[in-house]
Amino acid sequence: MKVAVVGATGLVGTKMLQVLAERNFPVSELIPVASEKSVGKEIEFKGKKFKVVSMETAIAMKPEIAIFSAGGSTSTEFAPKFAEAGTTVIDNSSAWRMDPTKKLVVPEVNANVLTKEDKIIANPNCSTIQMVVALKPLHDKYKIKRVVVSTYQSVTGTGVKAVTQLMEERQGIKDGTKAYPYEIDLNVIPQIDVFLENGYTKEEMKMIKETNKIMCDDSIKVTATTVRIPVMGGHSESANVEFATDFDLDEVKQLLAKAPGIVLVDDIANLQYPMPKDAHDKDEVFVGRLRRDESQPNTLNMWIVSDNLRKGAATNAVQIAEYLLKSELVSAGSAVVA
Ligand code: 11C
Repeated sequence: MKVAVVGATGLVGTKMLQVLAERNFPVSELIPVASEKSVGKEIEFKGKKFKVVSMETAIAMKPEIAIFSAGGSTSTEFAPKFAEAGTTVIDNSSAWRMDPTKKLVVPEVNANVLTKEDKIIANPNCSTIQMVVALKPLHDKYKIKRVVVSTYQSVTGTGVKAVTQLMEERQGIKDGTKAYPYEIDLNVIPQIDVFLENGYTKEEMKMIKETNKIMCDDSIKVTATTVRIPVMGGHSESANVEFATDFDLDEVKQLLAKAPGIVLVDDIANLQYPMPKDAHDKDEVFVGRLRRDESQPNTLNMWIVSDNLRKGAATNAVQIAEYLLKSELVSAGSAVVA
């Protein structure tokens, strides 16, 4: 496969390259794409050096797959151009997620919706991905009525600037880099992305709308509060999940333990529960603190942790590419004949 990585020099783009290499995705030729100022720079992939090229050059090279992580406006402009050239685009921005003509995919949940005709495939928001992976096996068994989720999100979700802000504050640097309107070290900011007219943030609305689309079920009610915390390893979520039918807690544990992409870490006697420092650089979604909500029937409390740059972005995108390949929805040379 000829694979283009658009936004190859960013935090997520770098992770995409790392995950493609680690998972041994069959890349015959890597095409790193970045902004004009990075064109000509070299990027190392599996011990070889590849020159960063411009968007136009990459489109003309007709890669079979292009993984985009370069922001919404770049995706809006360039994903259709790659698609017209026959390339299948997997896009990590929010540009196409809620477009009814585009699929929004988490392979463990809904890879079956993909067809050969899907030329732009949307990769969901990180906090949504880890939640739906954990919800899916339970929804299949007990049918979810409502989810109340609160998040504890890593600064890596914002990007390099936010990581720099946290580190500078930690070193006592005053008036340094500012990615947030407030200090993040020794603080908690109950705002992720911009506020919308309904008083929710864009991140909160992503968790609500994307969940319904990925789970293919608009009857699931979701409400979210998304919060930034001074952590780097991954996002954590507290989810209160109400089902249509009652459940058995041991069965819940068994369902989660055998579900794809989930690691159950739930042994309170030995103080074992998921934490971002343990999820860091791992591909799985870690679930624990499972307990019955004693305040109302058929309701479960759970704690969900995952590395937002891996399963929340790069790993999920590469897993979509793997599925396309395995299911023969994309094959070597498919862009050239388009
Ligand atoms: C955050 N979830 O943690 C965001 C980052 O729609 O892909 C990812 C934004 C997105 O800040």
